[in-house]
Amino acid sequence: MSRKPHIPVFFHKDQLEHKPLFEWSFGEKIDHPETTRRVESIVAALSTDPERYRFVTPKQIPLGDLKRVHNPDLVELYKNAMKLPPDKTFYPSIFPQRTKTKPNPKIIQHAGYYCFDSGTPLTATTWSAAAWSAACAVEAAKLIEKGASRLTYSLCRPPGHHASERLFGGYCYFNNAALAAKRLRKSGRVAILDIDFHHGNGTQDFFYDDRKVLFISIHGDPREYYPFFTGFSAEKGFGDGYGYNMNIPLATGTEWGEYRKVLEETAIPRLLKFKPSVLIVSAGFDTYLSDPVGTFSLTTEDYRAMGGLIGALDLPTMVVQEGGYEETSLGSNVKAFLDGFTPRPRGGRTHEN
Ligand code: SP5
Ligand code: ZN
Repeated sequence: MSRKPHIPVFFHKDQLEHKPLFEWSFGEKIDHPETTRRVESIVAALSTDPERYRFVTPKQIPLGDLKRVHNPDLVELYKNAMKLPPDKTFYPSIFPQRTKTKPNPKIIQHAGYYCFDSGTPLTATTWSAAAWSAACAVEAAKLIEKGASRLTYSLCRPPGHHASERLFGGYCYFNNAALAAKRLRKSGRVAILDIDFHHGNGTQDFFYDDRKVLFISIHGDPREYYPFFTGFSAEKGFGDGYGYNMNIPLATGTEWGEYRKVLEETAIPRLLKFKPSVLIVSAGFDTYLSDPVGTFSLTTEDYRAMGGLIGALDLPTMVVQEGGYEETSLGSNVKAFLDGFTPRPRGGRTHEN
């Protein structure tokens, strides 16, 4: 029997035009980890199996759709940054308190009003790359919504999970997973599982009081790691959304044994109880053992196993790329994770179309 498996991979080449060269990390100027080589690594790995991974160029998101999810001024700020000289990496220097200010997104020096860290610069190409990155997630959501796919992969870059309605940071400008979730929640119950090494503070913020969107994040302990202020297990949601936010901080050096245990015994049971109609995985691979930013110890084979555990939930699933900075293995890790969703089947349903 001929199988026609294909997993749509959303990507637009203009996402490669965003090239943040450096970041400030507690006063130190360091090479920026969120490089275009990350994308090249993923594209190369998925291209080795063209039967299974089919690259798709997304359609643009209408500006109004972006502005319904993010603050319109944030969107305007990125558009205004297109006027920066091509070689300029702009960092805000002034971070006003939120009261008694009149921010103007047309004034680039006001960028600090919309920003919460010094790792996330604006350049002339930020808008285009970030808007295409968001489009990769929204187009996948449309396919999932239509029931046209049971598994999609959005090669989102720049990443998204640290961006909130009005703030950029953590290398993130638009919250790609949140844009998808906002769309999908209109017709169903959405679970977001965030497996990036860092707490998905932006996504948490979007849905903190929303019981139709369950957010679960497994990440490095915020007492030690970025974003430091959020990601504690006591953050359980607010108002109607109380009980619909779950944070699972783990210790430095966490290996698959411990990670699998929290997935199987804590995250997945909560997810199943929620009875989602769709699942969004915010997939960061900075949990890899030699990642230069994260400090967990997962291996390529562990990602395959994780894909297997998540795939076994048998939910329509969109995988959205977040972090992952070890460029040599990033592609293999992404591919192992996605391959893991569909172990060579002996009949029965799979996530392939
Ligand atoms: C999407 C995502 O993964 N964003 C992560 C943002 C983390 N920014 C803080 C990085 C601090 C870098 N410190 C390097 C330590 C080298 N040992
Ligand atoms: Zn991360």
